[in-house]
This record gives sequence, C-alpha cells and structure tokens, in this order.
Amino acid sequence: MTDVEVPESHPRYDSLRTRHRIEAGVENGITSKQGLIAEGRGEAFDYLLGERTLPSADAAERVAAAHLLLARHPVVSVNGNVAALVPDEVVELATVVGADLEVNLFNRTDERMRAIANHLRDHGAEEVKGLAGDARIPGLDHARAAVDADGIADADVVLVPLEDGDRAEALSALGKTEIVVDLNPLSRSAETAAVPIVDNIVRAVPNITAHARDLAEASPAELEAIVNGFDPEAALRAAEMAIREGRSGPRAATDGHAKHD
Ligand code: PTJ
Repeated sequence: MTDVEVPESHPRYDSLRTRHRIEAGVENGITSKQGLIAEGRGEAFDYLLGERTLPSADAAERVAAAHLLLARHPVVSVNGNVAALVPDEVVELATVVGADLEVNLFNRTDERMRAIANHLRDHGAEEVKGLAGDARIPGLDHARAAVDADGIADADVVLVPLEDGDRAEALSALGKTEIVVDLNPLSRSAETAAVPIVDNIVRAVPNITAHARDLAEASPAELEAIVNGFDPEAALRAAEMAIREGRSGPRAATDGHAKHD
C-alpha cells in the first residue's frame, strides 16, 4: 500500500495515484477545483491512448528537449495541476535544461500563486518566478495575462503543460516557441503549439528530462536537425489515429479484453 491507500497491484494504480495527487492539491490550496475536471478529461483521453507514451509522443518529447537546450531563455510554466502531479520532475527538468520555473495560472489568486511557489521550493526549486506579474501577454483578460518581465515575457521557448487554448494562442502570437503537453490532440493548445506532446504530464516531463540528458553533449547543429525534422501536424494525426482506431488502447494492451475498472 502507499500513502494514498491504493495497492500497487490494482490494475489502475497509476491513474488512481494521479487522481489522489490532484485531490491533495485541491486540499492544500495548490490546484483549482477546475483542475479536478481537467484531470477527469485528461484521464479519459489517456485511457483511449492506452495509458502509455506513443512513439510519436516520445519523438515530440525529444524535440522538446532539443528546443529547451537550444533556447536563449527557456521557461517551464507551472499551473495547479502540474504542481500537484509532477513537482519534483519539473524542478529536475528545469535544472537539467537551465530553465526558469514560472507559476502561471488560469484561475490566478495570490494565495494559490504563493502556495505553488512554496510547494516548488519544498521540492527543491531555488528560484520560482511568476509572483511579480509585472508584464502582460497582450490580448488576454487581466488575471490570465500576468507574467514576469524577466520570465515568460522574456522567454524564447516556453513549456506550457495543460494550457488553455486562448493563452496558448496569445503566447504563440508573441513569437515564442511553445511546447504544449496535452492529452487531447484536438485541443486548441495542442494545435497552436510548435511542439504538441500528446502524453500524460506524469510521463512526459521525466521523458523530456531523460532526452535532455541524452542530448547534453549534442552540438547545436545536431539539436537543430532534430528540431527541423519535426512535423507537429503528423504528431497530432498519429495521436488522433491511435485514439480513433484503438490500436494502442486498453483493448489492444489487454489482448482483446478491455479493462472495466
Ligand atoms: O491551475 P490553473 O488555474 O492554471 O488551472 C489549470 C487548468 C488545467 C484547470 C486550466 O488550465 C484548465 O481549465 O484547463 P482545460 O481547458 O480544462 O484544459 C486542460 C487540458 O489538459 C485538457 O485538454 C485535458 O485533456 C488535458 N489534461 C488533463 N490532465 C492531463 C492533461 N494533459 C496531460 N496530462 C495530464 N495529466
């Protein structure tokens, strides 16, 4: 048993553990109540994807690592779901690629901004941006537009997991290279991104870090070749096909017997 009282032998152990983390995030003032709904939506897509990283997502995660390593100023944006699900993992990724961590919320409140920043510090972050909120993303309403002048406003590459479509579009309109992690391949954020990663954040972030470690000695020319060889539309199509055709879904994974838990 674990701290969340789910036996590891349970067929849906990973998904239940993820759910409990989001619940705890809400209880600790980190995750918004809407974060629960977003998690449910994500779970449904993940179930259809077979709860695994597709080869197309793995390729996109390698491209994301190459972008972050090439960047002048990479920033990893953290919202309430990301902070609850992968706090250690985002701190590690930011360290490996030399990125800033910035709290950036859809439902922004000062309390939640502070709670998330403290939570990331508890998980090893030295500096957390976002609290100054002294710059604006044009074209968005007040709270969602707030970013740090020396953070996302200055970044050339931003990793924005579980982003809402409007802000994803606004960020990409600023000419920033946007890497989006979203289990829904049809979402506007995924469609807007230079690098859409259709994978669960709990698998995607550690895998981007693993690719970044692997590419640590690569030359800029090698990294650029990886970035230039990527086709975002093909990555989205591959994920959509996997969902529609169910080739990688739970039925295939269990040899014809769908899981009913
Ligand atoms: O903490 P805040 O205030 O910034 O709010 C964060 C949420 C996620 C609540 C907010 O941005 C929101 O409402 O997002 P949406 O519009 O519900 O979109 C969330 C997207 O993330 C959906 O397309 C989900 O399928 C996807 N998603 C949910 N859980 C995961 C996920 N993608 C990857 N990994 C997950 N674990």
